[in-house]
Amino acid sequence: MPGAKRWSAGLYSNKETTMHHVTRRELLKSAVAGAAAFALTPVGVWAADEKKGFTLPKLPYAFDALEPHIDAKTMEIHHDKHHQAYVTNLNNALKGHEDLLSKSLDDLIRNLKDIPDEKLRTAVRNNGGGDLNHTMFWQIMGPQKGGQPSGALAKAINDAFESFDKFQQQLSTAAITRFGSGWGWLVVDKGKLKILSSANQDNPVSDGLTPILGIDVWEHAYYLKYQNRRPEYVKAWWNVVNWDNVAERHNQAMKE
Ligand code: MN3
Repeated sequence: MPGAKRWSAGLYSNKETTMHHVTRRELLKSAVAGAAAFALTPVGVWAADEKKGFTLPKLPYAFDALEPHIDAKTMEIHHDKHHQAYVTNLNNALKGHEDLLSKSLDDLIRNLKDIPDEKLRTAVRNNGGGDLNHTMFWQIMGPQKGGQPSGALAKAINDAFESFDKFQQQLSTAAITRFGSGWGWLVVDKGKLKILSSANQDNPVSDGLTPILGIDVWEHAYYLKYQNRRPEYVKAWWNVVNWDNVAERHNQAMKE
């Protein structure tokens, strides 16, 4: 069997040349990675282990889980292509910047102003922002959700906006009237709830605020099903809001 021969040859040469650099953990990991990868990239396997980078989080439900409000094809392209592209471009931009790669995504976007190089800062703002925004977006939605929040979050919404209906109307308006691509947000600002919108992939954490709910109003979020009818998409989106997740974020933000 020619394949088997190549595999054992690859293993042998790696053992001989790099064994002294390899920890037990790395060895175990590479064994799991499989014979094919090992034989084809005998050196790369070891090096890859030391590289850090951001990774695309798994969608916490199936592509079609938010039907009929958000269609499966939109979810698939949105997650697998658009969100993946932000992650890939962020990693490409951060190549060689070990200090930035070692930060959390939240930290990176919260402290954007600390990146002195303008070109790099813009790349992180757009692509890191895209990664952070979408990571939250998948979590604050879910199948068989919608309705209204309860408990402390419901009270905070009533205190800030008089009623849930008024809150819903204000956030819808902010999302619908955001010119071009961007997001509508519910944020915590020094213990108080506020509604705002941002352009592109800008995230309110860069302004010292804590977003607890965000709606993506880029056309890629709705165009396949709703075409130019953004208000219709925004109306339908309320049916997939995962208020338990938003309440957790609110609770966390109130402790900070
Ligand atoms: Mn998007």
